[in-house]
Parts: sequence; structure tokens; C-alpha cells
Amino acid sequence: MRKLLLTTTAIAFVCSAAAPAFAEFNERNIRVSNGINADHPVGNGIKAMQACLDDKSGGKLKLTAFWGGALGGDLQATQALRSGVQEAVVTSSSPLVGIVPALGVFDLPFLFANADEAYKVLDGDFGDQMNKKLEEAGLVNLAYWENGFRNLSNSVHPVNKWEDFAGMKVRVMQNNIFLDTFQNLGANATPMAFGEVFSALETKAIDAQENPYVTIDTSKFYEVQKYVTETNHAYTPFLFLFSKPIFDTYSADEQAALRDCAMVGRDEERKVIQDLNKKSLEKIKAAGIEVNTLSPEEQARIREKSMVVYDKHKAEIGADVVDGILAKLAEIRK
Ligand code: TK8
Repeated sequence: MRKLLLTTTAIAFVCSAAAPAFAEFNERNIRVSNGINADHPVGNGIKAMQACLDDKSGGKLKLTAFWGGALGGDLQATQALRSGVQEAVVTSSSPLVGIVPALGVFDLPFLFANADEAYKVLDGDFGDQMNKKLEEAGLVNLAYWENGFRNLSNSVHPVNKWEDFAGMKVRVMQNNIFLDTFQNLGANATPMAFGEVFSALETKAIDAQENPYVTIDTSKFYEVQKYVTETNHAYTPFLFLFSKPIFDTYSADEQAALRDCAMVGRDEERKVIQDLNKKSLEKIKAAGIEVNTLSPEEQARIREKSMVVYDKHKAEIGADVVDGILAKLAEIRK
């Protein structure tokens, strides 16, 4: 009996040395800011991520989400991460090109043909390369979440062809590639932070904006717009960024839990967004918005005429980066 007890104690000791009972988790309150609202699928992703963190950390790692730009817009929050005064942000990559120019590659018009292509590029080597550049800028990208394919909404007239963009005042993100894409279309493009878009549309300071259906729905842009055109002109990712100065003070177990759980959250968020995309479109239509699709010929024409933007921005993004993603896409499409 005594021998048995000793053996079990010995086994228990050996096991526990490697088991989570000895893992190092401290009480952490992690603030995550977002420009979008809590009913956006990012909210579902954060819930799934929290459940995963609860599991791994015994409730010690806690996410507190701030919505609707309550802690500032994408760029402002990202700068707060770099200087170590805020833990995390779910941000579009596009407003961050001033910090990491290579991210502009995701803004090139009509780059991805569908979400699967985007997932393969973002979740693979190419995404890792971008993550290295982000780390050098003081940002740890835990995972690529989804914003999605962007569509145009406006309050002036239906957009069915290239010529219909002429003179339209379109808000674009704070990003030169989007600015050029829309100027090239003949629009009067105006860079603006996301937080100002609703009221600018409402007061007619601008006519139009472009975002995925889910955002047109959850940020209530459909209340102040009349027409939507399914342009699918870009797929821009969300980045789940963590402050590198803060991340570096966390234990290896905490860091691993955050990385793993951000991927659990990502999978949930992508699932919900795919489903909500269709529902949001129905809701926008039911609210009286006229929704138009481009004819295949017109889509091809717009795409073709937009390719000048690739050459214009190649050097600034990095020729190796642009060639790298195009090679990767060619491989995926084989
Ligand atoms: C929310 C933004 C938004 C983006 C934009 O903070 O600015 O239009 O698409 O989703 O990141």
C-alpha cells in the first residue's frame, strides 16, 4: 500500500511539472478597441476568444471590448499600442500603411477573387511575413480576422458602370491606394477616419462610402444612403493587434494562450460574418435601399482600368511584396 502511494505521488509529481497546474497565468485585463459596433461579428469572435482564454488561464486573462471607436479610431488606437498604453485593437490594415507600407498590398483593387484565397494567403507564409514587419513596428498580430469584400453605397444615384462614379464624393480610408483607386474611377475621393463617416453621410458632406454589407448594416449606414452596388473591389483584412511592449512582459503561457485563442476567435468571426453577410444584404434591401450588381462585362472593364494602381504603388509597397503575393495567388489558382 505504502509503495503504491509513493509511486502515485511520484507519478503525480512528474506529470504536474508539465501540466497546466504549473502554467504561469497572472490576472490581466486586456482592453480591445474596435471601430465597429458590438453586434458586428467581431463581437462573436471576441466571445469565442474569451471562452478559450477562460479555459486556458482559469479565468485570469480577461478581454474588455470597447466599441464604436470609444477608445479612438483604428490609427489612434494602433499608435496607443505601439507606445504601450493600450493592449489590443481589431483594426483594418488599410489605415496603417503609414506605419507598415507593405500592408498596402491588401488594398490593391480586385486582388482577391474570393474569401478562400484571402484565408490561404493571410493564414500562410505570406501573412507571417507581414506579421514580421508589424513586429518590427511594435505590433504583434495575433491573427487575421475578417472585414470582408467591400461594396459601394451612396445617396445620389445608382452606380452601374464606370462613368457613374464621376464626381461622386466618396469617403475612403486614410490610405493612398484607396484614394487613387477612387480618383482613377473619376470620383472625388476624400480620406476620413471611420468614426466620422456616419455623420458625414447624414449631413451630405459626402455622398458615398465603401464597406462590406455587414458594416453597412451594423454601423447603420443604410439609414443615410439610398443605393448600394456590389462592387467587391477589395477585400481588406482585420488585424487582431497586440501591443508588443506589453506582450513582451507576458509569460510564455500567456502569450501562447493569446495566440491560440485569437485563432479560435478568428474562426468563429469568419463563420458568423459569412452568414451575416447574406442577412445584412436582405436587411439593407428591406430598409428600401436599391441594390445593384455590375454586369460581368462592366466588372471586367472596371477591373482592367484599375490595374494602373498596381504599378503606381508597387515601389512604395515593396516590389518583392507585390510580386510575392501575386506569385502566391497564381499558385493557389493553379
Ligand atoms: C472600423 C474600420 C472599418 C473600415 C473602414 O474601425 O474604415 O471603412 O472598413 O471597418 O476598420
